[in-house]
Amino acid sequence: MNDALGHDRGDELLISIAEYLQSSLQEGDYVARTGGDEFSIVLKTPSSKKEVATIATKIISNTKNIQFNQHHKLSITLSLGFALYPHAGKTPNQLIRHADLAMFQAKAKGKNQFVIFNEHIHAQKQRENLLEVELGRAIETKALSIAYQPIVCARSQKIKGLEVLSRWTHEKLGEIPPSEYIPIAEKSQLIIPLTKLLFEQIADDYQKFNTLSFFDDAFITINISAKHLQNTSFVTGVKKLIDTGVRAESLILEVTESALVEYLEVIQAKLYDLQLLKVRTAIDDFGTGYSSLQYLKDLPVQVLKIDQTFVAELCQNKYNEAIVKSVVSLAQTLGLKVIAEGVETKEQFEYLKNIHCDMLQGYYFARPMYLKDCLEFIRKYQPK
Ligand code: G
Ligand code: G
Ligand code: MN
Repeated sequence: MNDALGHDRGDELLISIAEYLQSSLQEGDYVARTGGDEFSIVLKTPSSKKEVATIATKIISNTKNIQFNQHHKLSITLSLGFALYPHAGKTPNQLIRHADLAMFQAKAKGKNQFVIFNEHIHAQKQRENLLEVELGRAIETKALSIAYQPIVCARSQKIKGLEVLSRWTHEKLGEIPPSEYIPIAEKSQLIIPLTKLLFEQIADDYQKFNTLSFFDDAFITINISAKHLQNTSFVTGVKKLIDTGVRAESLILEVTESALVEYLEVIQAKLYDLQLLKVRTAIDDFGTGYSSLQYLKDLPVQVLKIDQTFVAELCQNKYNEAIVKSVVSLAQTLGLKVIAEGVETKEQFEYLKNIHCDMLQGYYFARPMYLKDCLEFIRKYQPK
């Protein structure tokens, strides 16, 4: 609105909405503007959901009564979230937060909807819908960011690479883990614009890392959704990334093992396309899926990432030790590089170094870091 018609008109509209809301309420209720396009209402009387529903329906169905001196035809829609005292919270802050959550859920349901906060009903489904809508918005406004986690050479402990990990901190919902939003992105096709944004950010950051000549002999590894890999846009996107100046030789793409079973043939074809571009590929979380050794024969992969669950109990569990040792020796025989993930202790580090695992990644060396911190980390880094 501000962009299309100017701020004065935007202000007029906000005033009209405030007046409209006031006229919809009763003595003793309050309306306040609490954000750019957000209003908060305190209803004094209603105690039942039924009463709230009546008020909400009235507010929503009369939006055409919003008096606004306009030459342009505007359709105004509202999303309402309610939190009822005391069920939805006992303090004003709690109530506001829960009303906010309910409002986001209302938004996710579509236009002109209302939601009354309730912890139990469809909580999961609603959160998913909510995250889908919010993720779309986050991608549009480029609100996703990247954390980079260093990967070091086991022998020299020099930094050999960085894993790209998508990060999303929502202004109201807080930090949302990729394990929650990536599956939603995959289901909703948002994975396509998400990856596009990710690649754009990587292209920018790549140049910044290169001011330290970092990629002369280091790689960047990116998690890829197997579902997206099948889409024709994927390889084109990688080509574009290379066109921005990212060397194909410094790229590794990770596909999780569990995804391979389902889509083996298509993925195989795509991995060969990537190989033609000179981009390397890795199997992520190796050992957790079906671990068919057939994959290693059929797929053009160059790197195996040993899942952190095996590393976690390395020095206490002989089965894990046996698995890790055999993966390392198998990889050596086949000429593949191995990265062990989730290295947290000195003992794990020593153990993996002794069995000649190539590369290590984990909190013992470095946590995932945002660009600025990661650049600083690389600049100051001293091998342990
Ligand atoms: O980043 P951790 O910090 O929580 O990552 C959790 C999971 O999310 C990992 O399995 C990782 O592979 C996956 N992941 C992180 N970033 C991305 C991404 O950009 N794309 C895809 N497809 N998966 C990602
Ligand atoms: O599935 P994938 O391997 O891409 O997941 C990488 C995940 O592992 C990220 O969530 C990252 O934050 C996490 N991670 C990285 N190093 C460690 C570690 O040393 N310990 C634990 N517990 N998690 C780690
Ligand atoms: Mn990974």
